[in-house]
Amino acid sequence: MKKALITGVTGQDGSYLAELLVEKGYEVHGLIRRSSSFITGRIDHLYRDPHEPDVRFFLHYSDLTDSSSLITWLNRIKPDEVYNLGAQSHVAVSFEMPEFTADTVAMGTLRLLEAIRHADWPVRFYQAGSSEMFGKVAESPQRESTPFHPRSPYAVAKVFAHQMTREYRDAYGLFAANGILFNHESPRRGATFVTRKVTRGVAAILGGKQDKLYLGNLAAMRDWGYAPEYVEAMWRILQHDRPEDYVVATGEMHSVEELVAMAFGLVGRDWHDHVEVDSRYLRPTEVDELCGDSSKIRRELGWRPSTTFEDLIRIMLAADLEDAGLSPADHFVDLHGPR
Ligand code: NAP
Ligand code: F7E
Repeated sequence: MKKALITGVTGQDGSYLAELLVEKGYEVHGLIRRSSSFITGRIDHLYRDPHEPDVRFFLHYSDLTDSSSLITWLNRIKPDEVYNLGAQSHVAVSFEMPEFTADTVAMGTLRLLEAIRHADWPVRFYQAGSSEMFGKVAESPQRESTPFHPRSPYAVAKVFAHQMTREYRDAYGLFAANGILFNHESPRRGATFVTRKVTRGVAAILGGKQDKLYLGNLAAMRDWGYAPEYVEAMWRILQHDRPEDYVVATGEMHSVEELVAMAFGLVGRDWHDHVEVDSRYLRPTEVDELCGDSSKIRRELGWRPSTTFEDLIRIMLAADLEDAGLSPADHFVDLHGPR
C-alpha cells in the first residue's frame, strides 16, 4: 500500500486529491492547522465514514511555517509521495499579507524540500504551481517554457517555490515535479474566489437574500477548469518515470463578464440588473489574461479535461442553489433552446 502526505488537505484540491488517493488504495495522511472552529468540512466524509472501515485516512497537526512539525510527520509517516498543496492561496489577500503569504508559499515549500532531502527513503514531491506565475504574459497561450512575470506577492512566492523545486531536482536528484495549474473550480471552491462568489451570489439573489452582487475587474480573462480533473493530473505527474513540470489547463479563456453572464443566464436573469463594480475588489496589479497550452501533459501523460465552461458553472450553481434550499430543476432555463 502506497502512502501519501498532503499539505493543504482541508482545501478544495486537498479534499479532492485525498478522495482520489483513498479510492486508489493509498494510505493518506493530511496535515491540518489548528483552528478555533472546525475546518474539516470538505474531508469529514472521508475521515468519519462508518461504512468504510478500511479507509486509511489520517490527519495530523502541522503548519508550513513550522519546520519541526513538518520534519516530524515526514519521518513518522515515511510517505512515498508528498503533495504540497498548502498555501495562502488568495491573490488579493496576498497584497494585504505579503509576509505570511511568502512564509507559507515560498519558505513552506523550501522547508518541505529540505526535510525530504534528508529522508533516507525515496520520496516523490509534487509542488502546486500556478498560472499566476506567468502574470503579465509574455506569450499566449502559456506553456512550460513561457517566462514568468509575477504580478502579486502570491505569484512571486509561487515562482520561488517553483524554482526551488527545480533546484532540488537538479542539485540533489530528488523526484520533485511542478504542476503549473490554471484556475480550477468546483462546488468546494473557497467562497471569495470569483466563480464561487458569483454562483453563491446568484443563489442568494434567487433566494431573496440579496439583490446586488459587488465585483471587481470584469474584463479579466481566465482559463477555468474543473478541480476534480486537475487533481488527477497531479497524481499522474508523480506516476511518470521521471520528474517533469507540466501546464494543466483547458486552453479556453473567458472573461469575468462572460462568467457572470453565463451564471445569471442559466437561471434566466440579466446580470446587468444585479452586478455592480466595487473598487474595493480591484487589485494593485492585475493579471489581465491567462490561457494555458497543456499539450505536454496531454501528449506525455494522457491527461485531458472534459468539463466545459458552461458545465462547470452549471455544476457550481446547482450545488449553491441546493445549499440555499432551492431546486435547480425549478430555476435552470435551457440556454440553447429546442434542439
Ligand atoms: P485552498 O482551497 O485555498 O486551500 C489551501 C490549503 O492550504 C488549505 O487547506 C489551508 O488550510 C492550507 N494552508 C494555508 N496556510 C497554511 C499554512 N501556513 N500551513 C499549512 N497549510 C496552510 O486552495 P486550493 O484551491 O485547494 O489550491 C491548492 C493549491 O494549489 C494551493 O497551493 C494553491 O496556491 C494552488 N493553486 C490553486 C489553483 C486553483 O485555481 N485552485 C491554481 C493553481 C495553483 P486552512 O483550511 O487551515 O486554511
Ligand atoms: O480571481 C477578478 C480578479 O480570485 C479571478 C487562485 O486559486 O487562481 C486563483 O487566483 C479574476 C481576477 O482567482 C472579483 O481580479 C473580479 O482577475 O477567482 P480569483 P485568481 O486571482 O485568478 C490562480 C491560478 C491561483 O493560483 C490562485 O491560488 O477575477 N475578479 N471581481 C474578482 N476576483 C475575486 N476574488 N473577487 C471579485 O469580486
